[in-house]
Amino acid sequence: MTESAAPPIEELLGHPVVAEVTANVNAELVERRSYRPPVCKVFDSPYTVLEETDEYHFEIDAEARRQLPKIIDNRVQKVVGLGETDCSDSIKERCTRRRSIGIVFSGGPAPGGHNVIAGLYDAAKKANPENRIFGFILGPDGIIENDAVELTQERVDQFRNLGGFTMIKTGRTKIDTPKKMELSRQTCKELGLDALVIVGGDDSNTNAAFLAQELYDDGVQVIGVPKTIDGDIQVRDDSGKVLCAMSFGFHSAARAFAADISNLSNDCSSDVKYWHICKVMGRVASHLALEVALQTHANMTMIGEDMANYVDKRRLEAARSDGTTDYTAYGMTLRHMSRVICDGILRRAAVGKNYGVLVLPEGVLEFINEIQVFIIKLNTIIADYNKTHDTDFHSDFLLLEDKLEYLRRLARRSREEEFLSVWNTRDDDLFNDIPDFFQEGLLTERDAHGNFQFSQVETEKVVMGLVKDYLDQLKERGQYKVGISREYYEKTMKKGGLDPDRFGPALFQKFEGEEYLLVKESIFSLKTLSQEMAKEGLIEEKKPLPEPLEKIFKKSVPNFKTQIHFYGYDGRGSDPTRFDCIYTYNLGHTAFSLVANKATGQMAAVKNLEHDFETWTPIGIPISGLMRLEERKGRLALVIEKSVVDTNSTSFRVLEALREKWLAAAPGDDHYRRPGPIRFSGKSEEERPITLVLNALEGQV
Ligand code: FBP
Repeated sequence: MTESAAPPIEELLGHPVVAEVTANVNAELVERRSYRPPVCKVFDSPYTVLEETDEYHFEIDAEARRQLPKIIDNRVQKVVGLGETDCSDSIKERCTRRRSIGIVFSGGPAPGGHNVIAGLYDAAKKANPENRIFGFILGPDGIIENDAVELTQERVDQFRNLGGFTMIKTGRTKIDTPKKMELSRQTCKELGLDALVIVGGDDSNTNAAFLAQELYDDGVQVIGVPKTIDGDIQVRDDSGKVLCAMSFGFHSAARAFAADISNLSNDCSSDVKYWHICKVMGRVASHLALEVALQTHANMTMIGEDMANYVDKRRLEAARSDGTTDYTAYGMTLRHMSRVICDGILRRAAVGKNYGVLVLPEGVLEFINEIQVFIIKLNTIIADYNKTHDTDFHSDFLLLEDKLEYLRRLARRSREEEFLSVWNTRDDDLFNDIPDFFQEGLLTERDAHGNFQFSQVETEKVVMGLVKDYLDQLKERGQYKVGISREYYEKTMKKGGLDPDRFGPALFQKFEGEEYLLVKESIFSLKTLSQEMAKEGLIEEKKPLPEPLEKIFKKSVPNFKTQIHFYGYDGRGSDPTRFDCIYTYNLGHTAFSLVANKATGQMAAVKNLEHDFETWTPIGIPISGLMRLEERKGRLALVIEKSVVDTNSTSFRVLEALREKWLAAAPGDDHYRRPGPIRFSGKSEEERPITLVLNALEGQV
């Protein structure tokens, strides 16, 4: 098109087609925003009350009793609906009294957060149109600094069923000092808040319990909401009864990751040249990796919790025969893990599949013996340093080299002064053997809650570095080969005028009856190929190799190529699945019912998530009952215990049983599953996480 023929840009932008296709609002967005998730039956009632139940029991930690006396005797509460006629005036007054409620997001985003707000807002406005909801900006900092906005219908409607925490943003600050507590109290007073709803992970719900204790006498109720894509908030009572099967956001994130990873399976099984290495978020827990495996049938999925249970039986036996016990046989080492991965790669290559998909949880290294030891030791050293010097290790030693020098000094002291130190020369030597980037990762500052920041560690680089090294060794030894299909071999040989049956036994490890043929270990170069063929009298010495032989040999030489992917932030920002839309909208309603009925120190939850929607039951769970003492930043702290993958669960056992099938180290097709994208309407999206569906079978099969 010539310049003179082009319409003026204003005219172009004003064209209805251009305006439509470049608008921020598209049909999908309109549909999402207009969707109204169904609510549990109780919320159709004009009023709700709470029914306390003794059906569930939690072992109370003595320290929790000491630190949280005002909320320690909370019990599980069931939200019950009441009609106009069966409701007393005092209940009516309690439910409809004018209230101001603050809500805050805490920690990483998780799909569905906006619907918690929408649920709370709708329930509050239905109870009393004069109720006010304030959103704190940028997480707990918004509470400390009194940075809040009153949420309007328009603002809430703009974000219904949409991903992200964009409406009010989020942050990771912990309200953990008397000063921050005091400022938070002041904010609640200034805004005239009756209640505060904290939407966060295990640490933020822990923080909610402490705030509930602290603000109890001020009459400010605090309610937690279980958010995190990691899926590590799952609540069972002491007898194993499930109260909260999953935190919100998990399903959407897993589905988002799975959709992408499934696309990678299509890619690698098409151009058959890459192993796609997919690290998925989830901190120390491997729930997301497990769900992604069930969704996609990736060829290999490492589950950290499974590795912790690993026992090297050969080592144990060898020691037993000497009359000793080899304690190092328990748990997996980094080296061993890389061997397990190599084994899968080798076996697939042997049937011509030098490609595949490997899923690695981001926190997998936490379960590896030597890394676990480093993490614990470094936590202790840093905490001791901070305590002794009343300062911050990471600010005092900004550069990696400075940190390493401090560790070196510790090791030297332990040797020269012969005192028992957490860090000795052996630790220092081992630590110096690992690559810089990994040292840096292990020395990364803990987050505000004392968590190791797994997302900052290049786990995949560490693991794949070892895998590559070992594969190189195996290649040199002639043990890593790409299997040649018999059909291809015969066709190629015949086309070149050679008798496949004459050459086969000399060329391959096993020739008879095999569908895939593996070139002999002793043949690892064109030179060794010539030598072997000449030795068997199949070609004349020093004569050029026949072309078909050379072609087949070259095809058998593996080239291990990887593409690395990190799935995390994308899934956290994904739009919620229908499951998460409905779940979170009901969590918002539950939070309001808890507030309206004077609860505090409770976590809003929905029981029976693993079953049909008709059975979903909104409840309040006593947060204090979930708390245990755990090491954080080298010190014991009272926190909600993270739930990790239970290797006895049905979901894990199913994965375990299907691992071999999904590795597909046999001739024939792979067994990839195509979960498809998150579709808001239509039938393609399953109702709930597969992990939940499988775990719900517990006790039934
Ligand atoms: P939450 O525990 O706050 O829900 O965050 C989960 C998570 O996405 C982890 O999976 C991940 O390790 C971490 O956040 C990353 O944190 P950051 O946003 O600070 O990089």
